[in-house]
Amino acid sequence: MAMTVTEKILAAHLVEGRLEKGTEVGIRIDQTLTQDATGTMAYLEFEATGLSRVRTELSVCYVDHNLVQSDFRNADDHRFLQSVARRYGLYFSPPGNGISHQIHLERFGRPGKTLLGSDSHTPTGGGLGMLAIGAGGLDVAMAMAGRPFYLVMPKVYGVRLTGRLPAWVSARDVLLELLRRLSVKGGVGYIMEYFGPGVKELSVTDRAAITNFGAELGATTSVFPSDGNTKKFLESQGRGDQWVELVADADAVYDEVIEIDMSGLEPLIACPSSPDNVVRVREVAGRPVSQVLVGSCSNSSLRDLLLVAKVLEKETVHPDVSFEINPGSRQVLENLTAQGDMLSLIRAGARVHQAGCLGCIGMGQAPATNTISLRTFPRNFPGRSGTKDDQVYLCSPEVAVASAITGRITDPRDLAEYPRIVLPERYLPGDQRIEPPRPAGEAVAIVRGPNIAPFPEMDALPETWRGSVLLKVGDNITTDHIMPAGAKILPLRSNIPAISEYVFNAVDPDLVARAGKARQQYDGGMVVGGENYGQGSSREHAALAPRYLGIRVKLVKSFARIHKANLINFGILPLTFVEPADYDTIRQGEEVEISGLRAALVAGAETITVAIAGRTVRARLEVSARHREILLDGSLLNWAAMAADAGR
Ligand code: MIC
Ligand code: SF4
Repeated sequence: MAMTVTEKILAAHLVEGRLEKGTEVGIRIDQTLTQDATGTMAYLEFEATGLSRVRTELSVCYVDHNLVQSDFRNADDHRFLQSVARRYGLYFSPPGNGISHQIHLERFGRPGKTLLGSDSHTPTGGGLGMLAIGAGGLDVAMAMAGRPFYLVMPKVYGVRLTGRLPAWVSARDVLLELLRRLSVKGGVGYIMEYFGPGVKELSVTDRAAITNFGAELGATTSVFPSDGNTKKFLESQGRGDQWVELVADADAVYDEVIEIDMSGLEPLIACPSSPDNVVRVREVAGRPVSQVLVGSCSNSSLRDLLLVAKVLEKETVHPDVSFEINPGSRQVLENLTAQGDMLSLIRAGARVHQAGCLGCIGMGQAPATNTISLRTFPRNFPGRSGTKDDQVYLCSPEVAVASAITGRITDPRDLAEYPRIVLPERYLPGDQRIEPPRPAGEAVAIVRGPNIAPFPEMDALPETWRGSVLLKVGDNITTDHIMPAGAKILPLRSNIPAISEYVFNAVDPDLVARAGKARQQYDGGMVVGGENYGQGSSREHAALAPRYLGIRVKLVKSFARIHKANLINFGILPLTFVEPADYDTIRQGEEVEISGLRAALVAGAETITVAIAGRTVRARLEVSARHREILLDGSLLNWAAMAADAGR
């Protein structure tokens, strides 16, 4: 049978189920990655398995998010993570080394392999022809323990690329165009697979910019074939021996196909405050900007920073603009410096930061009030920058640098000449700070600071659950709304009782108090939502912290994939409306009762009756048999412990 790249990788890794769309499959995971903000919890969960070493081919523990050390907490977590990596046989990448996705692409990713990462932008690895999927920390902990990763077999969305990118238009615009056409929920339930004659026009880092940003389509992941360009990239990284060819069969069938003629693209920009709010740069050109940030895991490869440096060789940054560079990795920094291009950036007035996520997750770099911030980042969800009512636009490095020069949103085609970019035949590896795994059996003590709180206990599902509607929200609620990030809250990621105080903080600061009351009066609370609920990041804290507050049911129009999986992992019932119109009838504060719950789950019921203030609302429970067991036991960890006791 003719196969897509997606099907080839899935078939080679299938350990449970059959490759039938819509059914649950279990796949073997070759590699894992974690970053610090999700990693502390993932390793506490891994510790709970009692294993002495990871069971993957390769696992890497990166520190890239919580870099601002305004007190002991982040620094303590960094040391905890280093000791965990040493103890359990992982590679460790310390703070300042760069963003997990960029480094993984450079030093570890391999075509044809599977990668599971506790970060939603893990699909960056798809640029190398690997199946790289983002997941909650607990799923990654299970993969490190050698267990399969389960997912509903996605459909494959073929993106046929033709033509080649014109000057001043780059890979970023390809994905902005897809977001414009498909929206932030257009990829839900799909893996985006790129094919067609245009693929060969894109380098691996261009492809990675696309697969990375593809997370914003809501897709399970995105993947490119592994071809001659992939070989060239791996050779430039001194890893040519790791190349394998992997292309779709000529008559492979895609569930959907969309075509993009790259020659016809022009510079695009996502306006505040959603990545799919895309218009042509020309339509918003002239608006004054106060801040321009180039970097993040989306656009901080050597190619992107070289482009910016070359444009700035004979230019300076506008006096009203704070122009900042967040390099993707130490490798990028080293090569840029060795080629002499760092000087152009510094002379032109750029603020060059250490390699890491920084302002992309509100770890500093908050923009000034009522001003426009232009970023090459993947997300501009409201308030994520750290400034209330922010106006964050997402664009390519080309648009960013042009606007930094003029002080206004600028179509880069209005600049004089498109610079020539030459990438090294052989990169300086920049990996001298990456610690390889320690030999098995070496005694390593885990360093645990006072910020690390024990993992909360979770009770099994009751037969009858009573609660109240704590909150009703609309469509496209992000995990940034549910569990905000930023420099103040991120240091609490390893302390669930403390971080749970901030659940839905910017949406409704009284929610936590109401949840407390609902716990006294009933069993807890329910949240009601619209379409694509829980889009965005993989942070399991957006499930774990609400669960800690007693939120046991979420009833929405539809869920984003990773968040739904996280809800199940922490025993929160993910229900969807059978009749979406029922959404309109529900009011905050109403009483909820679900009876016969355990029996319904055991019987495999797909419809659950929810009594809300005496009315009956029918809800769908679309989960696998394994999920039902997890929900009944109260959490994946409870389920795994019971499975171990039962010798399963
Ligand atoms: C993000 O870009 O939203 C993050 C911060 O990288 C998250 C992970 C987290 O919340 O720690 C993600 O993308 O999964
Ligand atoms: Fe870091 Fe931003 Fe990438 Fe998330 S999207 S991994 S915060 S750079």
